[in-house]
Amino acid sequence: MESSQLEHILNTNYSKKYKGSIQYGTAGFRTKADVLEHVLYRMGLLAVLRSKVKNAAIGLMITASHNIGSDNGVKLVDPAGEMLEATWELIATNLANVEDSNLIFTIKQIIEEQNVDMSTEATVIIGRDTRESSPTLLNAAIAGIQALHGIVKDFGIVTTPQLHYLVVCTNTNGGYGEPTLNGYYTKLSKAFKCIRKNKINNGLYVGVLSLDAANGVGAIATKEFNDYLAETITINMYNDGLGELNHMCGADYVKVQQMPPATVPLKPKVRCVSIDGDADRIIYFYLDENDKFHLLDGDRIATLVAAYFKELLRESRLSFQLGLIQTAYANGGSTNYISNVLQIPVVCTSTGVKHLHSKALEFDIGIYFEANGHGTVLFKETVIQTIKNTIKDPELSMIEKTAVSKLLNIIDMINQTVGDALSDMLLVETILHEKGWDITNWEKMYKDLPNKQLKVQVSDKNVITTTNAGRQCVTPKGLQEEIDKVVSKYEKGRSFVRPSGTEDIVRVYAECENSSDLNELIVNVASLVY
Ligand code: 16G
Ligand code: ZN
Repeated sequence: MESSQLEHILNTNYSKKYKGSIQYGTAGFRTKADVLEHVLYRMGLLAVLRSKVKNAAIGLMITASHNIGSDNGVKLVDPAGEMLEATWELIATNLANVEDSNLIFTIKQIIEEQNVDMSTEATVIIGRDTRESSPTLLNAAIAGIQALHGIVKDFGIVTTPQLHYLVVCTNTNGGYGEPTLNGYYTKLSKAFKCIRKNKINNGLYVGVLSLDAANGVGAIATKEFNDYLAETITINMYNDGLGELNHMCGADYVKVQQMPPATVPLKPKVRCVSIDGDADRIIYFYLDENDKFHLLDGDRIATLVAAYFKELLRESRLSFQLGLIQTAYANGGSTNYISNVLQIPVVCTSTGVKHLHSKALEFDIGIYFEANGHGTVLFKETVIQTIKNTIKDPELSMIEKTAVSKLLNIIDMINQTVGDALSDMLLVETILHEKGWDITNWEKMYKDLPNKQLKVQVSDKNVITTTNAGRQCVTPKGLQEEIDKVVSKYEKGRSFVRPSGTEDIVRVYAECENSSDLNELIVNVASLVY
């Protein structure tokens, strides 16, 4: 391709004014919204090239998840709903940072190096969250897509997991579900209702919960979803979009601060959930009779789900290999419970969904959750086929048949494309309902070790590099030995430091047996980082 054929892509409306450099990180580009316009334009261009290479639709989501309202971001979604392939993350970073004078050359280079056939049709599926800056950034992305003659399918305001769902449905010609929001709500709610059979309460389980929507896009989705779920569960929503996005609310706030969101009225033992700004994370919490806050995070959801699957497999007499994927942030209490009580293999990967997702694919049924509430369950295609065939077996006993049919519904209820707060919520509610459990029964499955996180501001976070899934420092030299020395003084002590992939800080995590030791442990470790 000649450079002259690309001259029209230089659009002065989207010239690069920002002088700093910006990186495609764990969750795409994410920073102050006002420096992102040229990045969105260029990601529009790149999405078209990626779509041509894969000969499939690519997703483009405009969101900064749990970040403050003035931030924004963009991430590309590959055809099967996964995060953008790592080599293209580097291409994206380079493309976002080149000067305008090098833009044509860089695009030409990508076309040549990636063997892009420019005659292939390209489709980009776009979604955005509720941020004020999102429409402007959307226009920039559309301009980029159209500059390279890509087809735009704009789904407007959607949650991140809905966008992933729409990409997969489009690329499987509806095989995964109908590629519309109605298709999404119908698929999930139908499966939920099928298991629940209109019985709202069961034993100690009461079908009412409070939902903190972080004043984000999840509020819109929850309102829409409610019409499909009516009469099977009552969701009382707070932080429904009128207040400030992610401000003193949402899953990240509740998890990190270990306190309830500011504006949710709390009654003892009422199940509450917090989702994040783009509705791909969920955590549960409640207050007890003494107003003590109890958090049931991603680890708790993972263990509940894993135990449930184990039960269903036993009852259905199907033997599949179950695996659970966590990160270094998983509470030691949960890891111990999964390995020793449930006896399910546990794997620890680096932080970031793409790492957990790819590891989960190695199991017949791979359950992955980050402690922060991001996770889902993946089923191998062969597993789904076996389950579908088994249900037709006339020899099945009643118990077997019930379990197999539940498995089939559960598969439909789970958004396998990515962690999805609303889908995960239905899954948890289904399990609690079936067991007749209230939230305290769930919490009693195992004991969390007291734990804490701190952020440390440093001049260059990249001085710290890690190995062993982020659990050990490689550099600066000697730091790990110092951390080990501190940690060894505390019973069941564990602590690690790692540079954040989304903020310019270093994160410190610590846990130990005695809550009275926790502050001292984490402060001592943090002081080694300054
Ligand atoms: C991003 C990741 C999330 C991870 C978090 C870690 C995705 C879609 N999201 O939000 O999985 O837990 O980053 O942030 O991958 P940190 O590197 O700042 O600790
Ligand atoms: Zn999110």
